[in-house]
Amino acid sequence: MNALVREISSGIAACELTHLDRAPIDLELARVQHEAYISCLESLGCEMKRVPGDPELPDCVFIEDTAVVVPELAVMSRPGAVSRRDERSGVEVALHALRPIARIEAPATLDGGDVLRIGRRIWVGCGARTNADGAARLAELLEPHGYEVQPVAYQGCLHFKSGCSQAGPGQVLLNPKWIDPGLFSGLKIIEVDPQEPFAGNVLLVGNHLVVDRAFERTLRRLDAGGCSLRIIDNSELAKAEGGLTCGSILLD
Ligand code: CIR
Repeated sequence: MNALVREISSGIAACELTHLDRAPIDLELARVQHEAYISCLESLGCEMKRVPGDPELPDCVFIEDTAVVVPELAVMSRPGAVSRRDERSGVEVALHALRPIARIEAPATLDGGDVLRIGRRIWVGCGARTNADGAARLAELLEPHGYEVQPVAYQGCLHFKSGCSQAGPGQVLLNPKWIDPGLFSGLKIIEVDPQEPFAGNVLLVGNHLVVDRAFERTLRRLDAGGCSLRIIDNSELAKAEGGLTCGSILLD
């Protein structure tokens, strides 16, 4: 499996923030933690492709938001935050060699963080960053390839996947205050611990689940559910509202 990652911008202090107050980010520590994340993916069998960072693009490390990639196609997104639109070109250069490219165009907006894919089922959270046009355009591009694309509503968090993510084959981790468990018919649901609302974003790589050590109560639930956990530290990028899926694009 290939995985795309992007260096942390030296300008990350100016990142977009929606639900959190601005707190100082230790850039050096953030880079150490990001390297540990990359090493973790490597140890799980990913071949890493690194996109250079850019001081002018504060949020560029959150590469997930710039594209939705399926085996058949890479769909370049159109981020809802205007400050993030220029992130796409560097990522497109890297994806060009790996997939045919399609695009989300104005007036549609779509952030990759709002798109959850499990097998041939795709949920697109419509909210502050992704609009109904964005979800419709993604459906138009992916349904011919056999995907079922469902636009859904959510509330309370930045991206749809800030509140839910795949936690194993046929298994979803979610915060029921933000995400309706009824969306996931036929799948097993694990709820985050109520004291850890931000714990719903984990990264499934093969049979392993990359998780954030900050959410120890939820980690106990995942452990009890039989997940094989790889625990890392995400304290610095969490201050920029970044979770674990945001830092990479996995190409299976
Ligand atoms: C933003 O607000 O766009 C960034 N500061 C954080 C993006 C995190 N990405 C994600 O949840 N997929």
